[in-house]
Amino acid sequence: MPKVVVIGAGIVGTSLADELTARGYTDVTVLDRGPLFTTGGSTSHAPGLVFQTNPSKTMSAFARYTVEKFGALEHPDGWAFNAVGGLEIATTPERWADLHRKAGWAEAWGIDGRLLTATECVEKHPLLDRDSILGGFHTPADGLAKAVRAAEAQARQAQARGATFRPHTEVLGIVESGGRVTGVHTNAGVIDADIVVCAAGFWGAQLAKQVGLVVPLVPMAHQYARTGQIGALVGRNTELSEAGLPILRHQDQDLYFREHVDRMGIGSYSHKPMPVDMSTLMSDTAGEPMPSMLPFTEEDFAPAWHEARELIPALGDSKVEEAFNGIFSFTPDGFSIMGEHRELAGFWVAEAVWVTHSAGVAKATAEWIVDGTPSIDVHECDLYRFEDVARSPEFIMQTSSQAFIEVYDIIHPNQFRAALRGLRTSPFYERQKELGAYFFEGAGWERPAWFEANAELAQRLHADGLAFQDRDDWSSQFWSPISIAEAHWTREGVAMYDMTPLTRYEVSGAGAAAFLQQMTTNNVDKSVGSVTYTLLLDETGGIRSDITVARLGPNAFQVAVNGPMDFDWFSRQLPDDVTLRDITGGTCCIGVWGPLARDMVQPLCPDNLSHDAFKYFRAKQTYLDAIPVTMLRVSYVGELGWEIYTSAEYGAALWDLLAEAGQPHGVIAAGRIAFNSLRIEKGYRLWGTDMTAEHQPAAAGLDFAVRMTKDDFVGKAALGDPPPMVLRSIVFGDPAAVALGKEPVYADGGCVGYVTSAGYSATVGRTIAYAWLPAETQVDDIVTVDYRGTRFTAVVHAEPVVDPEMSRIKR
Ligand code: FAD
Ligand code: THG
Repeated sequence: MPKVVVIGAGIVGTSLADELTARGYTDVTVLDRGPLFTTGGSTSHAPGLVFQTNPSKTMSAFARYTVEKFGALEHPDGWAFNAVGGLEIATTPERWADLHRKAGWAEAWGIDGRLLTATECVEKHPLLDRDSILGGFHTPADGLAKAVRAAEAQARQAQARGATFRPHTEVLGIVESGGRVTGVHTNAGVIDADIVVCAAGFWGAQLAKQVGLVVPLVPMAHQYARTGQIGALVGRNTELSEAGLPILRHQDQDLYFREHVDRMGIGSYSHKPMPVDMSTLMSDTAGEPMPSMLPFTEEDFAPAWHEARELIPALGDSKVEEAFNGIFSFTPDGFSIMGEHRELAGFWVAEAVWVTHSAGVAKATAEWIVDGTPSIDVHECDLYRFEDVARSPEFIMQTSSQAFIEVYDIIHPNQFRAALRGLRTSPFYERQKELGAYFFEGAGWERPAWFEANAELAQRLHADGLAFQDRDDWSSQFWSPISIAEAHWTREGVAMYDMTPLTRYEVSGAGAAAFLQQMTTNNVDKSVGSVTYTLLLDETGGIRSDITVARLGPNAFQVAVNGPMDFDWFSRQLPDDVTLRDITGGTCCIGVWGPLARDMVQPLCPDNLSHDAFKYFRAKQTYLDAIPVTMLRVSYVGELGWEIYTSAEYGAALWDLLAEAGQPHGVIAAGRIAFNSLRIEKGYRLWGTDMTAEHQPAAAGLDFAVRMTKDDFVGKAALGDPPPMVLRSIVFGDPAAVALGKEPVYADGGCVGYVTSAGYSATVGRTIAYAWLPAETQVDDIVTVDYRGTRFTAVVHAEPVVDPEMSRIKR
């Protein structure tokens, strides 16, 4: 049995010890530099509000597990979880509309919740000022975690199974040998270990740095204050229960509230981000204040205190009595950080975890360590999800500070970062700006969403009868009707798409074919010039990615993937006779697609581009005019044409060449919104959104990419059982209906599934969406989708909705 050392006895470390020992890993030692179990870390003073509902299905599942687990914990001093319920109130129309969206997430992720009128809110929470609020969202199972008690209770369970907890034991360094951890250096000497899990809270980044690992978190101060006695609370709660009113969020003012018997606790995110310089922290953990508590800065709290009294007038006769600036971790995208160090086997991290998600994160980490794969999809929290640029200290600081500012903001699903823009641009960037590109940001890249230069085309098409349905205020943000014209023109004429941000690797060497064959579900060991669409599965048969593999030589492949986690997955299993290289940055790509694509490109090319000479899903290394290119006859938008790759220095020349050659054919540059709607029409999935490691190929409708007759491949043995849920295409009835993703789907009166992605289809004049639905769902079944409180009817459609005969592509 492996020897496990867990660094940190906060809520994460203790929960992890419990989960590991429950799975038979009983040789667990948990070390903490502080005393047990009030260690001095963030857990020691967390007020413990647990609101389960989150836009992320995974984070919501983590929270649900925490509620379930803590609710069953036993501690001699009393409860570890008090399900007082959660109430989020709206004081602005925007928030009120957004609470409808939140209610949709709760429904979709299986959390009981209900929207309340202002009067009902006051019934739940009589201290609220009725006139301040428009309504609220109530979740009865939310509540308070007594974090230190929950930590201790979990530690006791772990101890009963053999775990050891050592206070006042500080890890000073990690011991390693031959690419594996072998132990930790502590102030009490070396402790041997086969597995070390860093659950050191906001200290974790420093520790990980010692072993060459970037854990992108920023310790940030956050204000928490307790008032003196509140008359209106006197007699409501016992010392034991502490609270009876729902935990409360007033997100319009960045505030939250809970009762402490007859006092009120108020947390505020309304102040400026206050990143903490770790070198200034106290090292002593024993006394008060703790190293994770900084002195209260009263001036930062003044506006919060004012707003708190507006919402809860009963606070007016009280004062702030105890307050501090507490420290906990923020990350660039708000998600936790989990996984194993790639270069140092056995070194794991479980960092930037709220109390809310702690038990869920611990369970998934324990499964990952013991079984090799977590039972739920954790890609949003994966240690290796970050692009290189996102690991720079500057990026981490700026984006984590932004995450603090936005923690309670209403975030549109297409809203993109404002800071640190322009970091990754394709060679076509200047041309795109000239065409009035509206840029979205993704993975650090500037990506045109649509081009203002196509406004005239849009007007012309509209005059000719193309429908441009008006959108509501919410869905028309980060959107333009021009995208409808761009999509239409891709189906009718020809368009150029910047595909440079599509992550691609060169996989080469004597063992390349065998390696890719082992890693993927489809047969990729085909002739030079072949292109194969295939899947990467984990050991449980879950989809880790969908990729294309182009064979450019006997031992050379170009593999186009979904992002950094694919590099990580390949790297971990890379044999010595294979070289893996990310070539995204040094190359670029233009997708030229549409019925006129061949007319436009053939005159530039010395090779025959006819349907028979250059078949669908084939690759060719050739020239366009004088420019060396690799062409793939692949089209994520489902049209005739090619992905045309070249190295970066030819990029601008390639763009100009194609733009000029396309002029007689009316070529346009088209953006991501058109691209997305076209791929949805065509039935193509987007990994991470439509399907994840939670799903096997059959469920996601991707069985066609799995060759069960092939020799062994990763995940093959786990494929089998018929899925309970399947991914289906639905088409809305009302042309004005929209969905943006994560909406609940209803049938027979109950919620049966959820939308993943959606786009307005210029081809059918309706929004088309993907949704996870029960396996027995039939074509033509009617479902209802709740879009921010509005119900839209949709019909389950056969796939793909557009061009099932493939006649548009294969011509
Ligand atoms: P910690 O509790 O900090 O535990 C890490 C442990 O590692 C510490 O005990 C530390 O002593 C130990 N350690 C560090 N370095 C070493 C070393 N080198 N050797 C040995 N031991 C080491 N979350 C919610 O869900 N709901 C809330 O309402 C909430 N409110 C909060 C309010 C405030 C004011 C603050 C500050 C945080 C709040 N949080 C809340 C966040 C929550 O407290 C933290 O995210 C959570 O407690 C982190 O738990 P942890 O186990 O990762 O870290
Ligand atoms: N282009 C390339 N690689 C990619 C993508 C891409 N890799 C990542 C991601 N996008 C993968 N997604 C898809 C999804 C569908 C298709 C291609 C990439 C596709 N599917 C054909 C179909 O289903 O009809 C496959 C047919 C077949 O297997 O023969 O084209 O955009 N280079």
